[in-house]
Amino acid sequence: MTTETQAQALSDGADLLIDALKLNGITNFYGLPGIPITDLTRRAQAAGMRMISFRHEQNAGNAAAIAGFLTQKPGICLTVSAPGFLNGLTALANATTNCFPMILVSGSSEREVVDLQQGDYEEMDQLAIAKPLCKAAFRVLHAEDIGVGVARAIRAAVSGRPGGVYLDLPAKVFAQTMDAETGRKSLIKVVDPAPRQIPAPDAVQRALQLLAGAKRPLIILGKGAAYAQADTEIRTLIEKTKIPYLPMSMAKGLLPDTHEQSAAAARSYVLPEADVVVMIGARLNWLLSHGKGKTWGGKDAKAWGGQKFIQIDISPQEADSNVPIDAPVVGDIGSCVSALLNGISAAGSGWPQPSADWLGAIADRKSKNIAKMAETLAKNPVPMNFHSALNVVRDIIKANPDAMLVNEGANALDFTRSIVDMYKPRKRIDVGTWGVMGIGMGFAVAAAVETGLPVIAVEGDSAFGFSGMEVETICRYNLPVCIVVFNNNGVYKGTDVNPTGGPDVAPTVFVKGARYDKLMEAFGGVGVHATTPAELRKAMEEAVRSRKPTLINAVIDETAGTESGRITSLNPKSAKK
Ligand code: ADP
Ligand code: TZD
Repeated sequence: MTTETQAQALSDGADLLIDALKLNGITNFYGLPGIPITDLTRRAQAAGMRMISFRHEQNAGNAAAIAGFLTQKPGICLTVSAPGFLNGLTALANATTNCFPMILVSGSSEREVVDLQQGDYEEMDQLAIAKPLCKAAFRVLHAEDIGVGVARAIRAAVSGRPGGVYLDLPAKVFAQTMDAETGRKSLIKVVDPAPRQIPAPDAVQRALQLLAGAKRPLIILGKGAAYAQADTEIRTLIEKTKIPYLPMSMAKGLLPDTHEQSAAAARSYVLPEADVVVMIGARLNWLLSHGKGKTWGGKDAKAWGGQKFIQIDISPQEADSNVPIDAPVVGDIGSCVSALLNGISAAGSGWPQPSADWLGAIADRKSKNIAKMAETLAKNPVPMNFHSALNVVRDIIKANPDAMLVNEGANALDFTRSIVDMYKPRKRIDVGTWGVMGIGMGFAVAAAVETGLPVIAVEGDSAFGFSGMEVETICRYNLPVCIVVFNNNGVYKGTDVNPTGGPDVAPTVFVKGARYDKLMEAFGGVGVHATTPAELRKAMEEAVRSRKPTLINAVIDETAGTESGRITSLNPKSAKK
């Protein structure tokens, strides 16, 4: 046999990994090259996969995670050993926390050396470190097991409650060879990776009974509902029952925020007043005050408000995590909502509507709050504040409802969530369950790559700094991303002073008057310095039209923010001043 025919007849670990992923419809890698994966990244590209190279693994990991959320296929993050792996871990843990399916594939050093702690290049027991931070962790030691490893990783990431998975590939596996035909046969095309989970009929009956007795029902939609892609079923349930609903941040747009049944502008009224609450793909965690306390009409911070809960969730362990759940409905959202709809349709005109008093009271509160907000938005202060700037963003999204909106910061997050209406499902992606900073540019890159749609990233100046170097990545791949940095000179705001009068500025303060737009210009993108709503509007319109990488440095009044935005109460309070 000549060397050439020999090479044709053999597959190595890198071939097998690429083929295993392609066989399962996965065509994008988000990663950063280096030993032992550099050649793999080249070969993936040569094999027709899209290899998006980042400047830091955390951003690649965040990109993979949100790709998973948007597509229901695990996003793949590829990192080098030890430090690269560790850089990817924050994203892996964040994906698991948020129920985003992703697989962190990391090269690692040789097992024998790691286990004897003999000091290999980038030595680390990565599998052990990853385990507590993800849903499942696997290691493949032989090329012939790559097919099984990839299949197990895919199933673990997307079945049941989705999450992060770690796949450890020691360097030598990439170079191991096997007969190409045997290799091909070792790969697995995963059949039905996220099987539907049909709710038990008695659980559905229990929920229907509780709902039928409600006078002041409320539906809460969470990002699990957005992920599930059961948009039609959810909308039908809401419109058929006339029940008011509240979208959690990433569920905004599942129905248009302008929908007459949205109770978002009456949130502080509906939570304590509702008698039966239907949770659809949302958890009663801190974002919903754990289902108790004053937010829910409880007499003190720990007290239950008296609401009854129906909770639709794929995880059988979620119910009762914070308050008693009277009617858990365990299954995938599409199947659960369809089952509820069947019961409601069977009741025909006998199905009770929410009381007119309830709907009237919500409509009243809504119109008052919306009018108040319109007044605030109409003001045109100099310098701009969050409201006058977001009034522009709100118009741009209204005119471009297909655009993806990425959002992080504290005030920049809270105000955007409440001011900028979303019109379509899965268009808003943000800091999620942890309120983590640093998702911005990773999410923006993956949103552009996975959807091809224009992306608008509204970023606090501090938030942007966590992933800001990826503007080079955005320029390199020429992605239609428009970053708007709300520059108020610091974390939360820019007005703190050092009480000692010493030369260091206060811990929350940045360089005043910084020009983030220049950063984008450094890599050939468009930089704009905007000090008025008119300048901001013009620059955003142009960015969306041209699809050119753009960064707008939007100058915001440095006194405008509050510490930690809406969650300032979570700062520990000391009696000491
Ligand atoms: P939010 O932050 O928007 O309130 P969470 O992340 O707290 O949302 O909750 C999402 C919930 O959705 C999780 O409990 C998760 O188990 C659930 N979930 C995710 N995908 C599905 C699905 N396809 N079917 C049912 N439940 C799902
Ligand atoms: N580090 C990480 C990884 N996540 C965090 N959430 C924080 C630190 C703490 N933090 C917040 O919760 S918001 C925020 C930090 C540092 C930045 C707020 O400043 P900003 O936004 O400039 O991004 P605003 O609009 O000025 O409030």
